[in-house]
Amino acid sequence: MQRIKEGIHIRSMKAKRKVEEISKEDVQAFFKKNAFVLSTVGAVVVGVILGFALRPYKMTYREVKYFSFPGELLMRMLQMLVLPLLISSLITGMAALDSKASGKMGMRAVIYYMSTTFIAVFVGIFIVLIIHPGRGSKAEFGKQQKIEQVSPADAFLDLIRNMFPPNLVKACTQQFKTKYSTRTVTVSVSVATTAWRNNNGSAALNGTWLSPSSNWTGPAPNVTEEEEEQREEVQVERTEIIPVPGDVNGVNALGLVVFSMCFGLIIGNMKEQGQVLRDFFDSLNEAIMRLVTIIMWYTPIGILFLIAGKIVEMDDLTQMGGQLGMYTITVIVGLMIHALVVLPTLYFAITRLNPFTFIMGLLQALITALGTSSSSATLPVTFKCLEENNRIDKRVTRFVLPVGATINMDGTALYEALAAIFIAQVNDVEMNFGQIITISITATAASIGAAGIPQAGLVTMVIVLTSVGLPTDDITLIIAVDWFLDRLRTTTNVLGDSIGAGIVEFLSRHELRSKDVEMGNSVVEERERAKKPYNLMQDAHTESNM
Ligand code: 7O9
Repeated sequence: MQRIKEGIHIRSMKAKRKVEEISKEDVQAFFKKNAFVLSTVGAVVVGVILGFALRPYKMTYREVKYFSFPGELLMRMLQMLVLPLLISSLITGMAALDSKASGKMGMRAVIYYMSTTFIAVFVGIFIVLIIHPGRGSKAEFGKQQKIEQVSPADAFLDLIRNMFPPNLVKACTQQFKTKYSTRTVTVSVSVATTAWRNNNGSAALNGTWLSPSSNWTGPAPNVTEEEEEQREEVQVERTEIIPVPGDVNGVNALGLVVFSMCFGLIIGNMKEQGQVLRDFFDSLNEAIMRLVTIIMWYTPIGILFLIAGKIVEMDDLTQMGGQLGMYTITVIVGLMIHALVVLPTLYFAITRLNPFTFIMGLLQALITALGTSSSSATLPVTFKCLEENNRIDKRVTRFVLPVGATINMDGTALYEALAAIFIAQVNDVEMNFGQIITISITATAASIGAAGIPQAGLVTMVIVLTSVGLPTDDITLIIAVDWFLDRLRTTTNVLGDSIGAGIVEFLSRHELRSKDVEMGNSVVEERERAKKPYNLMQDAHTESNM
């Protein structure tokens, strides 16, 4: 006891001394080091205040668009970097490791993605069942619109097709999407005029048995009582809907990811012959990352205007119905639990490091996700934060982050499952256990496949609802708050990808170290240099020499 007390005493003395030691220079150094993060946080605060201050002026649509122009520029600049960054980082990431090491790392990443997505879905379902925001009436919602129907089978095939783009240049701008057309076909049907009765005594097809092909001769299955007397061949014209190939605008991320990974793996195994390509993509990656550094100076301004513009633009909050308000709160609670409890706990359980220090290093990326509501546009900033603030090995980030941005969307999975059950609650439909399991499977699959499914946002939601027979038009009930919840989902998605990178790095540390030894100590040296305290002069010197 005495010893513990002494320990506490010594520790508190040390803490006191530390407080005394914080000088003006320390504070200055702190501000200097965190200038970016502080100005980005400041931008969010100013953006929110400015947005609400400008609301009473009732700007026209045109004025709002002009006002958010600086924000639009940020989006464009970030998106400009995504394509070369995605390709160069995946190729170099795969090439830096042999197939065994990258296979192991890939396994870990995939297990992490699957399990966190599943946990997210579980959290979403749990929260929506507890809070129960839907009260079985649609009266308070606005007018409903029709939602385009999609065939889950075609969406799934599109996903697979998009994994193998026939034209790589086109894959940078377009995705394959099945469209529908009609055609008239003449089919011959055999019509039986006598009613059949089967074992149960129920008449087959209202007393008329239609057999689409004429090669059917025997009696209907289970016929016991009456036999058919006459049949006739009739030619019928029928219009049927047929799938036709089509394209929609949007980066085919899945196709590029698949190609870049295979390509990287190949040039990684090509010994000296692959050196030119490895150097090329390495250098490309480095160049893009330097561009990211420059563009990051602009993020605070861009984010300020993105957020202010959105607040000016949004509908009146007071009009939001009680159920929709409760739904919004439910989603926020669900996402918060996943982002601030589940993921940090997982990180701590595996690495034994403080998850919140890790998250603080990511702040800039998380705010960018909040501002842009796109995890792909945030990718450049995520790279920067993880590599520079959290010191995650480049071989891990280059490989894990692009794949994560494409297939790991915890927030989206949580949201889709939660939304489906909310819609069931609004319609006063009780979901049974089987249906809840179906929702969790389809929501997980939808979040994994989203990047491969053209115009995913709505389509995946339609698929989840169709799988349990819920009315798809009810998606329009929640569209009013989607822009807002999308931002929170995106932030959760980015956090999930980043924590994944941290965990995968920790689990792969042995392979990474043995690879360091194998490659000589050049990589080790680079890592050691990175770990040194930030020295502006030294870095400026080395960089100008590079
Ligand atoms: C959210 F790898 C990249 F960076 F190049 C990349 C490019 C495009 C990765 C993904 C994509 C992509 O198309 N993603 C995508 C994501 C497509 C459709 C829907 C979604 C889901 O988006 C999230 C959501 O709505 O919940 C969220 N906005 O994380 O960006």
